Amino acid sequence: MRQAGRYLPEYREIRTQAKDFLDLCYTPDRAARVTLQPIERFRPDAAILFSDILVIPDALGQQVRFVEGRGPVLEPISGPDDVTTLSTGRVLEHLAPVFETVRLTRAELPADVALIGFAGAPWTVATYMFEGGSTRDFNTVKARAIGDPETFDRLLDLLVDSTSQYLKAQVDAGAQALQLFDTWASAVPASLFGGWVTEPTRRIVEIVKAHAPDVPVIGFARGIGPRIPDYVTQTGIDAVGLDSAVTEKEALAIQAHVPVQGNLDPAFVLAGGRPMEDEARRIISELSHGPFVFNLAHGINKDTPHENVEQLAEIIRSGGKPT
Ligand code: 1CP
Repeated sequence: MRQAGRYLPEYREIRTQAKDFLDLCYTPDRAARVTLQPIERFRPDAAILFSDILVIPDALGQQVRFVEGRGPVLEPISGPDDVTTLSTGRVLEHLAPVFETVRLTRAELPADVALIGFAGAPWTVATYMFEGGSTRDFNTVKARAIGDPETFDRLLDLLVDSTSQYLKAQVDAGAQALQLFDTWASAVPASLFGGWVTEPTRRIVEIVKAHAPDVPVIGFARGIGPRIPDYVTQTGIDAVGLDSAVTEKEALAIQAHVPVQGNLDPAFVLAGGRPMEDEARRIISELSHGPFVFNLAHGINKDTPHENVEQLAEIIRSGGKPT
């Protein structure tokens, strides 16, 4: 999940030097420094590339901005013509600074710290492209996708193509594992889940695996609960990220098939203290008998005291045992 960000004073410092958020993503020396900041402070076992899932719409030619205090703002797709103007032809050229960030970061990281590359899964990226930004109800994207499935399928095809190119190039630049974020998967009706979530993800996994068979792909489809086992088998992902609604029983059943990653709710890290300690220890004792990567269940909250993250890192390093 997000390791970098506004909860770190050194991130806020570098952020003020950049013109805007996308400028930070596209300035390799700064983006590499931001990627390394949490590694230097907390010494986790892996770093996640600093970029964003919305660089793909930007690379396809849609207008994307990040507005202070408001989040992402895109020129929304309003019909078939808007999809026609998008092009996958210059994706790699446009995203070259991200690949340079991967190279710089890999060169700086200690050999035993893995570098995770990532992208948004097609459905989640499409929500921003149709809604023009964040949404609570997903009504616009869902109604348009249902009303004009040909156009929506064309967009999903563009996203599968561009995202696969993007991930393969991250591997070529030095990423050692990849994560696909389907943050808004829970908004998809069950009858459309295969077409909007599983199948586009499966195609990306297939293309990336043909290029880099040994690079593990982690899937994270947030909020899908009982559909996780099908999501795992039907997409071909190697490991799965769990959100904090997943129970111990569900997690253990999934872990019998693939490694799991998760699932401390970021609110425990925001609160800190004994409740955070107890919850982290509970998760470790329940899940560390099988293949397991301790992680947060979602991105870290910007008001989180970094002292809490430091304390959490200590608990994990000590194997979750009481000190
Ligand atoms: O300046 C800032 O601090 C802006 C906050 C921020 C950050 C730190 C945004 C804006 N993006 C990022 C980086 C980011 N985003 C990373 C890099 C790793 C790291 O920071 O350590 C990653 C993996 C993401 C992924 C991402 N971006 C997701 C999927 C994961 C998740 O959190 O669910 C999503 C949905 C986004 C979109 C996005 N980026 C930023 C905002 C405000 C949003 C919108 C979120 C929403 O709609 O609720």
